[in-house]
Amino acid sequence: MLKLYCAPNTISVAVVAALNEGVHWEQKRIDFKSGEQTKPDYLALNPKGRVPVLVTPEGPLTETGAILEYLGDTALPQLVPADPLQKARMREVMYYLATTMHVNHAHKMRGYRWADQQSSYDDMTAKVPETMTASCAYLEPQIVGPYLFGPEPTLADFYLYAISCWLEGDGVKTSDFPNLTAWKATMETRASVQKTLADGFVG
Ligand SMILES: N[C@@H](CCC(=O)N[C@@H](CS)C(=O)NCC(=O)O)C(=O)O
Repeated sequence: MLKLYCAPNTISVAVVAALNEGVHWEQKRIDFKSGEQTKPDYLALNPKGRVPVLVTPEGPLTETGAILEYLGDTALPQLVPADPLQKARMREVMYYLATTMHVNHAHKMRGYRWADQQSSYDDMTAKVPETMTASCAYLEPQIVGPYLFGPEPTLADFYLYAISCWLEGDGVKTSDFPNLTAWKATMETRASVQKTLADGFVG
């Protein structure tokens, strides 16, 4: 059975919600409060010290986008558009989330990855509402509705869902983004997302 190493309120929520679309899986929650992700046992599994890790029959796999694509290629093909350009559009959003929007968010609490001075951390934290708002402004006109690309969700919807749960905490005025707000409400009608919420992965 697939096993996911995950933690609430992290990007691993994207994989949790996607797995809940119909995959038989088991979870191992990593305790960030005690820094479990930095301990030797966990580093042996993922030397990057991050979640998520999906343990496949062939071994562990890291990186949210890679894990989602693996699930799309194996258990959840319904979340991957058949058309090559549409599939590339899905990936376009996923790469953006991985390389830009998630990184924007990380500047709030994880400034020590890039700097050493408290004043630098404070500066990075202060910038987060602006950068996350800019990311929302970029995504807003691309949301076709009711899902990102139309009537059915793709892997990118699940990726964005995890990040969308950070927005208010990151100082984004979400009411300025009606498409994003309606899209999130649609995601939360799905049984997979409802299960994710009921299992305490958000909040
Ligand atoms: N590029 C990785 C980033 C994973 C990542 O940064 N996860 C965060 C939680 S959102 C984490 O595990 N942080 C633990 C830490 O920084 O100690 C991915 O997309 O999977």
